[in-house]
Amino acid sequence: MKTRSLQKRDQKGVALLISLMVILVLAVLVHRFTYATRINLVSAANLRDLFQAECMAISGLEAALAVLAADDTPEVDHLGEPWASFRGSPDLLGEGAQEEEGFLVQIRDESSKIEINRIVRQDGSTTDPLVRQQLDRLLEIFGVPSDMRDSLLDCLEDWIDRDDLQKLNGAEDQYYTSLDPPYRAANRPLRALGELNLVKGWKEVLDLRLQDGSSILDFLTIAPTGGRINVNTASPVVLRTLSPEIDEAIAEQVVTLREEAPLSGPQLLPPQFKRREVSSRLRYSGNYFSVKSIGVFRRATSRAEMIVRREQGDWAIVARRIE
Ligand SMILES: [Ca+2]
Ligand SMILES: [Ca+2]
Repeated sequence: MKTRSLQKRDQKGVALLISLMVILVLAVLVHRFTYATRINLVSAANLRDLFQAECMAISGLEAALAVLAADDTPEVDHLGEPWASFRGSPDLLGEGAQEEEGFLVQIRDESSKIEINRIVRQDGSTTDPLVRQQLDRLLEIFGVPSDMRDSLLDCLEDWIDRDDLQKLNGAEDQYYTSLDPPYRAANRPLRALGELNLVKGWKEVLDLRLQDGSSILDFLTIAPTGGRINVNTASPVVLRTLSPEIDEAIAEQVVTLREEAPLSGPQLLPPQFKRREVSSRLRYSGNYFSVKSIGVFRRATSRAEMIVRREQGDWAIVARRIE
């Protein structure tokens, strides 16, 4: 009898142990399941916010296009026009804002910058000396010494020109293929300004900053503007690159002049702008504009950019990128 009761107690103990183990395993499984579900829910919410932010960024581009379309003075484009001060919906964002969704936009006239690819003429081999001088002066404003400027511009020309003939201080495939990792010279116009990082010597100068924080890239464009500078929108730095005779004071004089009334011809400009080599490279409106848009939705952000071209009163999207 005694042995039987002991056996019974042992069986009960084993059953209890098994039950406990089953409960433990179930608890672990339930916990894992809840954890995975929670992660999935968070990822879905993040994805939704990111998608909404992307939609906001695209809305920013659309809004910018509408603002540009409303510009009814294609013969003159200046910084006092609505497109130049359009910022999107910054009042919806930032500190103390009620909403957490909106877009920040910046529209720029690409004719306010130097068209870097024009250093090599369209024949793909000869130098445009005026554009080269302009880029040389831009590098000089950034404090780059003369011999280094010469080498940077030779390398830039070699990178863009079709041939594989190395200029005196330039670099072609022979140099680039010796690098680790090796690559080849593009031998065509730059497709993005970021490509400059690949051109011998340029990576270092792109880190240079002026007192206001601007970098060399802020004054360059790859948009095929035709190489003429819009005197109504160009920064004093770009105006100074047009001629060695145009110093800081003369550039500022033009800024004051255009603030009084937008310029539509060279008549009111200082004499340094009336010399043929300068006046032939001026314009008073823009043909290509760039738009940068940042979409925000809760904590997610998304960036979008586009370049648009003015075509007989209408606008065509030339390039668009969404990150
Ligand atoms: Ca206009
Ligand atoms: Ca080349």
